[in-house]
Amino acid sequence: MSFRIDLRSDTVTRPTPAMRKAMAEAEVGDDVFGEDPTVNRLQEKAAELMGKEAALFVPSGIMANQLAVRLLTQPGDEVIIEAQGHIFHYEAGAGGALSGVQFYCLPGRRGILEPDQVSEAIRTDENYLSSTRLVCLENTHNRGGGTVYPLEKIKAIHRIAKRGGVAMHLDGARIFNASVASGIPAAEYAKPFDTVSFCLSKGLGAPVGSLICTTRDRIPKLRRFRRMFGGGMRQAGILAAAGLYALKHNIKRLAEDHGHAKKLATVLADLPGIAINPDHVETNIVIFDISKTRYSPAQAVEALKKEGVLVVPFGKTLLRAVTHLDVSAKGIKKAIEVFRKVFS
Ligand code: TLP
Repeated sequence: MSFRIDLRSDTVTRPTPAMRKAMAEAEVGDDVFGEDPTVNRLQEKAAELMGKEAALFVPSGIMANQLAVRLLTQPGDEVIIEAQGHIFHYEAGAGGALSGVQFYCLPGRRGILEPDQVSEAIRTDENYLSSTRLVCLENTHNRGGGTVYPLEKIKAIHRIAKRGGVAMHLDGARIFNASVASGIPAAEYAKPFDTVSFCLSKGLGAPVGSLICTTRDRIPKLRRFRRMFGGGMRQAGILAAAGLYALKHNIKRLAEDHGHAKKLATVLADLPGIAINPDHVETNIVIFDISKTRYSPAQAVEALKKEGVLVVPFGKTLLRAVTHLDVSAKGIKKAIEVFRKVFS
């Protein structure tokens, strides 16, 4: 069989036989009635890992984020976010469409905001100004290049938000990548936030699902909004079983993905025309500039694809490669040879 490695995203992982077995054997019930025991177990586990009182299982990371926006704002409110943040950039305008909010986008450094920027952006409640009600941060930051949010900055932003009566949501789609890379428990990162979402279907290797974690009293409202958004699932225990399996077996191993990403970045940095600082590759996302090569991003994607390596264009001059559970040490070695061949 010819060589093929999929580095387009960590969303492409497929459930292993052991995970499928756990799914096949899952005890299920109707989760809209709150009666799926496996979903209930997953929600308890997620809440525990995030140090929150409760959690709700939802179909996607976008739904988890948008439920948080709906929960913590009213139409007309303003949400502060880094300009490359997923909630603003990649969610098909959902904040405006589903919650009637507007975004105030601040430019970050590799996705990270300075507390002073947030402080300056919070608007006071004058009746002629829009009202800042929510700050959304992303950890790790996807378009920033898998950047780990420094905890001290999160805490400083939280102090500012609290003073202004502004809520905080964490898009923690890849919070366990941040935790494994920094050694800081996910619950420490989650502490300052009113709501935290995380994905099972990225580096953790489950096929579907995300969780939103918060206080117990907010869950009934979240369940109502989840229904409104069409996200109430029935015998979802089959999916939750994959999630429980992922949380048990696939967190620690994220370090391997980080190692592979660093290795790839280090080689790319030495290839002619490619710009990347390997020191900036903190987790499993490798974003690199190819503007000084002979390729446009679309051409480079094609040239790599012909050799069996799949990546995505990530802007006018950038490509993104993401390492994950289905990328072996042998696979990344082979992929590196392909990058060398295509770009030398
Ligand atoms: N990210 C996807 C694309 O949408 C870009 C990817 O391939 O990286 N938050 C963050 C930080 C994400 O990176 C993503 C997915 C989501 C939320 C949304 O998760 P899903 O796809 O489950 O809705």
